[in-house]
Amino acid sequence: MRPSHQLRLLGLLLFSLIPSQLCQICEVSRENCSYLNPLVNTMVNANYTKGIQSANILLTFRLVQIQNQRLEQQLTQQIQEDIKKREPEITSGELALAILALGACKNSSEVFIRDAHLVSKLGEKFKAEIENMETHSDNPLTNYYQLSLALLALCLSNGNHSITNVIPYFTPENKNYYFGGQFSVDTGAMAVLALTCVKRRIEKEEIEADIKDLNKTNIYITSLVNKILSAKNDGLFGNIFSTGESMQALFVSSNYYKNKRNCQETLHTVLHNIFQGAFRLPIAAAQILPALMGKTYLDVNKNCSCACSPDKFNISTDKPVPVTPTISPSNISVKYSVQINKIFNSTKVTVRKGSVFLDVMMAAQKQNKAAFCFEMEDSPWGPYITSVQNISANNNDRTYWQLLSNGQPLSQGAGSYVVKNGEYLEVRWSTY
Ligand code: CBY
Repeated sequence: MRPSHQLRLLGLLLFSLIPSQLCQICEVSRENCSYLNPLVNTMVNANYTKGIQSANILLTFRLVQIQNQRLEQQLTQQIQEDIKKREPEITSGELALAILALGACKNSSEVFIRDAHLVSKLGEKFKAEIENMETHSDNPLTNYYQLSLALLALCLSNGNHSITNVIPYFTPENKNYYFGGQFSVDTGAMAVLALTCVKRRIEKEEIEADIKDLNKTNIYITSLVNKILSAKNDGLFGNIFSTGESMQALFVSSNYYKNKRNCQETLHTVLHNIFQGAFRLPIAAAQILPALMGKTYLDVNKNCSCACSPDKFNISTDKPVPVTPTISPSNISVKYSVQINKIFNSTKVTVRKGSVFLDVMMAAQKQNKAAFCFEMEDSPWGPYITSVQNISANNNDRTYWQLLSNGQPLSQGAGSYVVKNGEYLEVRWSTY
């Protein structure tokens, strides 16, 4: 072989090795990339009108390098406009996601982040969360998922904020990791990502800290990882919607996926769920896709291409599959009740087959406004029920309206859960 050919071959070999070294140990293999098409298409074809709520989507687009200039531009512009318009009321987690998304993969939005002082504003929002905890029995303004996102964004933005002061708040014993006594896997996973970023920066001596801070961070990470691992069920962690971020947490801070069998088990269950349409919401697709492509939120400042490079996707511009299945002409009946402590208001409701929980609530409200009136807010996961019978959820009291079916809490929101004939649906005034 001529030396020039040898050199070219060596170059090719190195090229094919380097990307895989930069990726994580568990990712969808090249031949299975097409299984990810539904996720990519859901994200590309969604109707984005909600400004900052789309930050999670833009972050994923950039992280997994799906190049769609039109969409990136549209999302970037909306997020920036929304920040300018709604800045005071934007929550810590929303601003954190916006900073991660706008700043990901070194692009022109960095100027906006700097000129609009987004990182120091996030520092202020974080401070306000902690202050609220001090005055409201350890309850933050939002929740620990958002506090973790904020810590992650502050850490990745290389700010010299006194990040180490906040480490003690992330002790796994803190009640804010638990909802109704149950460990919130989503929250734990986000905290592991944030604490791992902090740990790495302490180790690189990029932030001032003493050995005690480092030890504490390590202990918290290990304990949170163990809690995530204890929530394992059929290769998933928590439920299907918390698995993507749990995978990311396990990638950066454990050897769990070094065992190929563990990786196969998770991927098998997740791909099966994709096939069954579990990720019809763009936010659900955005939260699982990075992990399936071997990426984590800690990679926002890196550049790595993995097995499923974007050109392997078959991006179609067909209309997205609607979140609500096609309503059929036949009717079904369900029992619906509103429970406040020991008082129940129940009724029988008839809706079209294929209706979601929210349709039942609306039908009940139409029947009897006094007993079943309710209000909701938009969230990236669809409508969030804020009040029923004029009683409102309140973060300072840890109160909310829980959705249940046949006595079991639902793992989908009111706008997504499709009801079945004969089911007993409930909204229950609860504390978390
Ligand atoms: N995002 C957030 O701030 C949300 C963080 C989150 C941990 C989130 C899940 C995880 C995620 N990946 O985004 C979260 N839910 C929280 C914090 C909460 C609490 C919100 C109040 C607060 N303190 O901020 C609370 C009240 C405990 C809660 N979730 C309630 C509910 C129920 C909503 C009912 C209603 N009133 O409308 C519900 C439906 C559970 C129930 N049975 O009542 C619920 N959550 C669900 C199902 C979910 C999942 C959604 C899955 C889906 N397909 O729709 C979830 C992904 C999520 C969103 N909640 Co909460 C968890 C899961 O199942 N893995 C940051 C911000 C910037 O966007």
